[in-house]
Amino acid sequence: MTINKFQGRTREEAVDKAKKEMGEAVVIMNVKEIKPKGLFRALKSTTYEVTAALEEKEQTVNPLPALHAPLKMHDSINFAANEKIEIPAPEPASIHPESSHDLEEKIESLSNLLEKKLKPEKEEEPKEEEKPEKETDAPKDMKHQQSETFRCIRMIYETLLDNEVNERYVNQILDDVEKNLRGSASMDIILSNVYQKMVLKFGQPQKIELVPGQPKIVFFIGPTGVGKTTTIAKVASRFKVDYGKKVAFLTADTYRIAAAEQLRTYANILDTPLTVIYSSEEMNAAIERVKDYDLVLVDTAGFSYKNEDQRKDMRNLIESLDDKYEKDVYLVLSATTKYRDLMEIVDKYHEISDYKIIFTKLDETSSYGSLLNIRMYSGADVSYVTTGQNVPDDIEIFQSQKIVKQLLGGR
Ligand SMILES: Nc1nc2c(ncn2[C@@H]2O[C@H](COP(=O)(O)OP(=O)(O)OP(=O)(O)O)[C@@H](O)[C@H]2O)c(=O)[nH]1
Ligand SMILES: [Mg+2]
Repeated sequence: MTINKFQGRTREEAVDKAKKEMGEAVVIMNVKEIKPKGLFRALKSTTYEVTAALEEKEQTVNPLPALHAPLKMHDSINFAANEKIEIPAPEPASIHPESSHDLEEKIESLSNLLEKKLKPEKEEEPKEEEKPEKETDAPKDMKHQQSETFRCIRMIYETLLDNEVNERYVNQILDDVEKNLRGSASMDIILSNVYQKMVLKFGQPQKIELVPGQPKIVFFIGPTGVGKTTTIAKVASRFKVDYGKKVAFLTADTYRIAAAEQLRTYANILDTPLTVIYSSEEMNAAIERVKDYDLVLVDTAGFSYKNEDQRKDMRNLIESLDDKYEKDVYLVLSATTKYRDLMEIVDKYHEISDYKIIFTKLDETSSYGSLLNIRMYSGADVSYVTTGQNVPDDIEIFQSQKIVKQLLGGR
C-alpha cells in the first residue's frame, strides 16, 4: 500500500491532485481541513489536505511520505519538590518548547481574560449606600482587596465548573490555593497559584520508555471504539519511522472479524510483523520470535467494563506475560465519555492491571474537565493524548500546561 498526502484550495482540488498522481483507483482515506494560523490568518484561506492510499498487487512496503510528518511529541515540564514549575531546556526533537517566557505569557493572557470577565461588575455604578467615602483608610483598602480576591477566585471557580471540572476537585484546588495565599492577593498571583496547582495535580506525563537489550511489551486496553488500534498505529509509526526502532504488533482482538485486518493494514504500511494470538502461550511464543525488537505493541479487544468474563480473560493474558519482559499497560479512554462512566471504567479496569492513561478524541470535545477529574479520581498517570483520526500525526505527549490553560478559560 502506498499513502500520500495532497493539498488543495478545495477538497475536490486535493482529491483531483491525488487521482492525477496516483491514478483513478486511489482510495481517499481522510480529508483534513487546515485552518490558517498566525497573525495574518484573516487574509489567508482554509486549505484541504487529503490522505490518499493505493493498494498495490505486490505488498511491497515503501517509506511513506505520510509517515514522515514533523514530530509533534515532546516532553513537557518537570516538577521540583517545592512545587515550583521548572521548565527544562527544549530538546532537539521539540517543536513547541515551553519556556518561562511562555509561562509568563500564559499567566498574563489568562489574567487579561479574567480581567475582562470581571470588568462589567467592576464598572457597575455602586449603590448610593455602598459609595466609598472620600477619605480612604488602610482597613478599607484591605477590605476592597479582599473582595477583589474573592471575586477572582469565584470567577476561576465558575470557569472550572463550566469546563466540567468536578466541583469536588475545584473546591480542593481552590482551598489549597486559598491556604497558600493567606488573605488577599492580586489576580496574577491567584491565577499563577491555581495554574501551578493544577499542573501539579496532573503530574509528569509518562511516555513509553524502552528497555535496552530486550523488547518492551505494551498492552493497550479499554472500552470499544475508543481508538486503541489507531493509537497503536500512531505510536508504532513514531517509534519506527521517527526514532528508527524495531516495532512488532500482536493482536489479541479475535472477537471481531475485521479487527486483525485493521491492524494488518497498518502492519503492511509500516512493514512491521503482526501475530494474531489466541492464548497466553501463543503470546509468549510470538514475543520470543521478536525478542531482538525494541517494542512490542499488543492490541486487545474493546469490551464493556461491565463484562466480567472479558475482564478476567484480559487480566489472565497480561499476568501471564513471561516475567523476563518489562511491560506497560495503557488504558485508552475517550475524552468524550461522560465522567460518571469514566469513573466506572477506571475502577473496573483497575481489577485487570495498573495502568497509565491515554486520552483520545480531544478534537471531539471542548470540555477537558474530565481529564483532570479522572487523573484526580484514579491517580493514574496520563501519558499521551490523541487529537484526530490521522495516523501518525494526531498524537502527542500529554502537556498539562496546555490543558490547564484551556481549563482556566484560555484558548
Ligand atoms: N476524532 C477522533 N477519532 C479518533 C481518534 N482516535 C481514533 N479515532 C477514531 O475512532 C474510531 C475507532 O478507532 P479504533 O482505533 O478502531 O478503536 P478501538 O478502540 O481499536 O476499537 P475496538 O477495537 O472496536 O474496541 C475510528 O474511526 C478512528 O479513526 C481521535 O483522536 N479523534
Ligand atoms: Mg481495535
